Amino acid sequence: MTFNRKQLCVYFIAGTQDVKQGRLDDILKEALEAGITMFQFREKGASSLKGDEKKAMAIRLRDLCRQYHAPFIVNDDIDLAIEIDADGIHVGQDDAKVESFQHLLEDKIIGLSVGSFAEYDQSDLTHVDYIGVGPVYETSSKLDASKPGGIRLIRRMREYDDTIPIVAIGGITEENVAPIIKNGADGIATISSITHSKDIEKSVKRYLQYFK
Ligand code: TZP
Ligand code: MG
Repeated sequence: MTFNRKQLCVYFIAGTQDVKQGRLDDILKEALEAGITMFQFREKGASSLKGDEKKAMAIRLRDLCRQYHAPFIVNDDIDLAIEIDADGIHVGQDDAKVESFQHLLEDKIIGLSVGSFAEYDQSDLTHVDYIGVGPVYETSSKLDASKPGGIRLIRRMREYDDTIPIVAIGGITEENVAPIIKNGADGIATISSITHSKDIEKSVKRYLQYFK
């Protein structure tokens, strides 16, 4: 699947560890039905699925995304992304370097987390399709998250690189999304505002309104 920055608009990220009620499959289906533009399977932490269970879940979620023509991205696990023919991979600064695996994932979407100018400067962005910038606000979905950079982080990153597709992440809700987009992000990535939503359809549709 070829990358288009519009796919970043409402980027849902989740793993089984983010789901306290219901099933991840059902939550993703509702989110896709409501119009999320991309999905990342981020299975992390002590309670997360491993091995064959993780793969089986990934295949189910991939198939759901295919039904709705939404890109299915795997977080960090390059072997899994290749094995199940995911649409792309997302890596952090401490994961495998993009240069080391990009030849294995040609024509796939590659995302990289960039939390500061120092991280931007040390990253080779030649094969990177988009950067995930954050945390913008406080988050409880990532244990080792660094200090929130606020809107200023987004604005300054956009000034620093005026063309790279940027998806903002961290503590984003329907209430604080407007200034993020106004300051140059192409989209928002969110975990808890969808996995914990009482009305996923409404949450996703409210996000989508900002991109009309
Ligand atoms: N990277 C930076 S913040 C974050 C990740 C994966 C967690 C975002 O989760 P939430 O619930 O949308 O704050
Ligand atoms: Mg990582």
